[in-house]
Amino acid sequence: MEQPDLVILTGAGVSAESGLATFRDSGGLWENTRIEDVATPEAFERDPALVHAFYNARRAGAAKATPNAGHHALADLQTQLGSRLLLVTQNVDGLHEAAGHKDVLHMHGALSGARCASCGATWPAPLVMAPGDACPTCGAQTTRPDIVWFGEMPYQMDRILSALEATEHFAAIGTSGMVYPAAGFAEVAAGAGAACWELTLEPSGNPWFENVEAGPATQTVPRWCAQIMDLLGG
Ligand code: BV8
Repeated sequence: MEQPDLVILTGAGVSAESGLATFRDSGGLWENTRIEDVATPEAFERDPALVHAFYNARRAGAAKATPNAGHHALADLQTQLGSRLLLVTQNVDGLHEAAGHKDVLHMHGALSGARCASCGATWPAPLVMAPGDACPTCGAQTTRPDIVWFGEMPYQMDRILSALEATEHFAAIGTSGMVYPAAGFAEVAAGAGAACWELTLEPSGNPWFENVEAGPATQTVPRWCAQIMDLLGG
C-alpha cells in the first residue's frame, strides 16, 4: 500500500477558534466534567443518560460550528498533495470534513456516528441519542455514540503506525500530547527518520518535535502549509 509523505495529527486546538471547547485549557471540557463520569465504558454502563447528555450537548455545539482558516488550509493542502497526505484526527467534530477534507481518519470516532454495543453495527447518529434507543440492525437497546472512550482501542491503529514508520514528515496540530497512543506518534515517526513539527498554542515540550510553531491555528497552520508545500514540492 502506498504510504503518505506527510502524516498530520490534529487535536481539539484546531477547532478552538471555531468555538468548540478543548479539553485541558482553562474553560475546557474536563474542567467541569470528570473523564471517568462521561468518557469511559464503565461510565456508560453506570449512567448512560449522563453520557448521552454529554455527547448530545457536544453534537449540538459541533453542528453549529463552522471550520476555521486552519481546517481550510489543511483541506487545501490535501487538494495539492492528494494521497501523499494522511490526516488523523483525535477530534470527534466534523469540521475537517466541513472544510472539504476527504478521508479524514477519526482515530477517536465521531459525534456523527452511532454504534451498537451488541452487534457492532454503525449508522449516522441522530442529533439526540438516549438510553434505550434500538439498534436498526439487531434491535438491541444498546446503542452508544461511536466514540473511542478511555480504555478502548483507537480506530485504525495498524494503518496509522505503518504510515508513521514510512512518512518523511509528521505534524501534531492543536494537541496537548497528553493522551496515548496518539501522544506517542512523534516518537514513532522520529524513530523512523521523519522530521517532526508541533503547531499549538502552548508547546508540549515533547523533545521529539524539532520544529515548533507556537500560536493560534488560524495563523500558524496556513503559514506552515505553504512552508511544507515548498518542502514537499508540487
Ligand atoms: C487505550 C474521545 C488501550 C472522547 C478521547 C500509554 C499507552 C496507551 C494508553 C495509555 C497510556 N497511558 C495511559 C493510557 C490510557 C489513556 C490515556 O492516554 N490517558 C491519559 C489521560 C494519560 N489512553 C486510552 O485510554 C486510549 N486507549 O489506551 O486503549 C487498549 C489496549 C488494547 C486493547 C484495548 C484497549 C484511548 C484514548 C482515547 C480517549 N478518547 N476522545 C471525547 O472526545 O469525548 S481522548 C480526548 O483527548 C480527545 O479525543 C482529545 O482529542 C484527546 C487529546 O486532547 P487534545 O485534543 O490534545 O486536547 P487538549 O485540550 O488536551 O489540548 C488542546 C491543545 O490545543 C493544547 O495543546 C492547546 O495549547 C492547543 N490550543 C488551544 N487553543 C488553540 C490551540 N492550538 C492552536 N490554536 C488554538 N486556538
